[in-house]
Amino acid sequence: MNLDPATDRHPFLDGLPKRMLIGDRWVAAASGKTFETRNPATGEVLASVPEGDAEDVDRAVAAARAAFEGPWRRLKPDERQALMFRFADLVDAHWDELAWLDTLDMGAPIRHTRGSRRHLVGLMRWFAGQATAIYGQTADTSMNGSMFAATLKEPVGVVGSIIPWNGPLWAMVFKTAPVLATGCTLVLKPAEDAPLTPLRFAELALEAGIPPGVINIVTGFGHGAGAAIAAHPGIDKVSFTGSVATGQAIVRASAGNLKRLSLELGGKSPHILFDDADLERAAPAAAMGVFANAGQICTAGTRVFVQRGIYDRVVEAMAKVGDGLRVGAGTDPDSDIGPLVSPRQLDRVLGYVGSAHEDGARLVTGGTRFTDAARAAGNFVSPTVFADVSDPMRIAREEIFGPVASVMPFDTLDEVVQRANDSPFGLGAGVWTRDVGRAHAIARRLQSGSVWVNCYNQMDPSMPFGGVKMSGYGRESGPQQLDEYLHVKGLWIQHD
Ligand code: TXE
Repeated sequence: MNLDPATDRHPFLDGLPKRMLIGDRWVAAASGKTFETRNPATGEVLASVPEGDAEDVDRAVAAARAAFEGPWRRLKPDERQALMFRFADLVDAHWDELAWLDTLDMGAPIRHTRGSRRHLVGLMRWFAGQATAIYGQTADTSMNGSMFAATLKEPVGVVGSIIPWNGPLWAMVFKTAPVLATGCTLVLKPAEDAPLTPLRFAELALEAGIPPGVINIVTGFGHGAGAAIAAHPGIDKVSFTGSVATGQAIVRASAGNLKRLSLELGGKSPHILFDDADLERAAPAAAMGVFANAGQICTAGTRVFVQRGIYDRVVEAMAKVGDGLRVGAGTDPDSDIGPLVSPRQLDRVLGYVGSAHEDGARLVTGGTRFTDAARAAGNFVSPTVFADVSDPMRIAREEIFGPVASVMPFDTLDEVVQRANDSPFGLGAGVWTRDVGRAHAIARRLQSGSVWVNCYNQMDPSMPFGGVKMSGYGRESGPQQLDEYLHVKGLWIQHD
């Protein structure tokens, strides 16, 4: 499917439900308010969607509760599983359309949004498999003989999800699959910067036969619908992906009914290259670990630590990769990197570039906004490499969420472990070395939710993903994620 070259408008936009989904109805916000979502490559308005707030969240929670206690609860696990497989098949069949929506709404190149199909549809099918693999245990108690003791796993209930804009399709799959597998129901708020894919995704869920009320979508802003979800007494758990500051606000707001939480927050991930690394692979991986998705990835390996003997070569190689990337509209099939999602994000990234200059880092390449005719209306910045960065500089400590690499030399393993761990975050970490012993040793010492050795940003449905420290808690993907959506009940039956 391609854009209509005459209008440069995607045909899907016209058919899209530009209302939000509560139960089985596509509705306007109770207040009647709407907001616009724009194409970050052109500034063009793509659609107006409802600006939901607390009243709409109330309605969505009521629909989710009714489904949880009604039709959804009555389905057997294999019946839920069959619906999940049908849903996955529909998402697969409509992948191109969903990929276009992501590309238009948040800017990622169409090649990339199309390219995550195998992983994400695979994740939906993997979780469908898990729907019939939820087991409790029996326990040998000290009262053995007179007591039957067992654990039952039960869905936590109504889940609220608040998602970011940097990969709406990813987030929809990650947030819906475990909800459906465990028999929970969902009230989800898309990010205000990219609300379109979630609406179409939810429409496909209905088409697949997922009962109305199981998935509800309330579009709106963080301070309105988002805050209402975090505080709502009828929501049993919140799954959030976004910034640390918002994560902290959600923790506070959730205290009213002590909701369960899983938080996938930001990062400042170290990417460590030892001097025995295969540089042909390591240097491009380090570069793309920062530049992919224009740096708008929570696991971006933005602190690149390079052993001193290979430092200059790696700096040069990373700059070469950055300079060779085609930065353009996501709709252009040749683009490697799209725009940043919003003018706000553009200001933020350029602000960090300014701080790096002030702090005395050495700009090797990039660091500017593209202002040529084709890109001036969009939020495009060039892939940027700063060398001679020191640990206390802001660009080495704070999450930038743009294509900006800080490359720093190191000498010894102990030193790099200490510096890599000297961060409030702990999401991902990359290591390149041919020494297996060193790989094992450092992997155990790095404080992060994932460690990738001789690879970066690998994901698979069978593996957990998440953070430690201020990168959050809870895991997404992998069998561990199911437990985030299940209560364990202890059952005791005295039988003589
Ligand atoms: O995030 P927010 P923003 C980081 C990244 C980025 C920065 C700011 O560094 O530059 O955060 O991005 C909703 N109660 N990440 O401002 O505010 C909001 O509507 C409830 C890392 O976009 O966290 C949106 O749906 N919800 C990250 C979602 O939270 C609230 C992905 C994320 O927005 C709320 C995105 C509130 N009080 C940004 N305030 C990652 N981990 O991948 C806002 N929201």
